[in-house]
Amino acid sequence: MIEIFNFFLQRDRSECTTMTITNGDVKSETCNNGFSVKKPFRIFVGYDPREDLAYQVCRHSITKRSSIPVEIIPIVQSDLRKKGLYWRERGQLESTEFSFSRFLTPHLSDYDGWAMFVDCDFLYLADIKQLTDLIDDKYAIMCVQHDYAPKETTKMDGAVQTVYPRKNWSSMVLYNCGHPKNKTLNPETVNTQTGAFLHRFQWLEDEEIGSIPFVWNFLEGHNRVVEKDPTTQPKAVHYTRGGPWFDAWKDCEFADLWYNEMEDYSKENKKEADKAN
Ligand SMILES: [Mn+2]
Repeated sequence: MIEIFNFFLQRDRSECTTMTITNGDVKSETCNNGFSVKKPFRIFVGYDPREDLAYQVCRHSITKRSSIPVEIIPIVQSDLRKKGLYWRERGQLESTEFSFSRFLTPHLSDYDGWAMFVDCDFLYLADIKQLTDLIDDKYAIMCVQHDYAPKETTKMDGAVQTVYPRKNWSSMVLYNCGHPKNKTLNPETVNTQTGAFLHRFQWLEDEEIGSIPFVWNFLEGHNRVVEKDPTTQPKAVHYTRGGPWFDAWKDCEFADLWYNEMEDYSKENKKEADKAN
């Protein structure tokens, strides 16, 4: 099965310079042989080779439910290194390959318009349009402002869990890429600044950070659904401790939803492959 996923990854890569995947009829500018139509909403997803399936399922969960055109762009560290946009050495506290590269989102969007970054360990259960409807141009970024101290000392496949203020805020961020303050996030800053500076958004004042309801970054194992309260129903589950694609987390909360999505993705993928043959 993994080979099929890789096949699609390769195919996407060769067709588009930025390896973009769009849904619906609207094509992205990079993939459309030169002429441009309405710009889709850009979503950068953190990519880690150890979690390829998580990325595929996350991407599928977004595009399947989206009523607006979206462009999904994986943030692949090796590609960024080749392009000279990423050169920092990997630190011991980095649990994924996109720990720091995520902050290149405004740069990769040419400091123009709004774009989203999200970890690959998310499962979307709602239309992304509902999220973009919350966008307010007065903010430089918007995110779920968790008040959170994890109990675990390790995460995923044994990587060390660290505790710091604004923990998990950077895992899903709407970036106002054209906001002057976000010019700070140039490749030089992203490659040299500390984890604290970047993950705690220290290039911004508190009032420049907009708030999004927690259900858009619903932390598995931490946030709770309150019975008969629809405002607590997750719109995006974040398997922050590790998701069902890891053996140790195959029975975690909301695992069934992830398996359903994976099956749906596999079926869709097979249909596409059959069509191609
Ligand atoms: Mn995560």
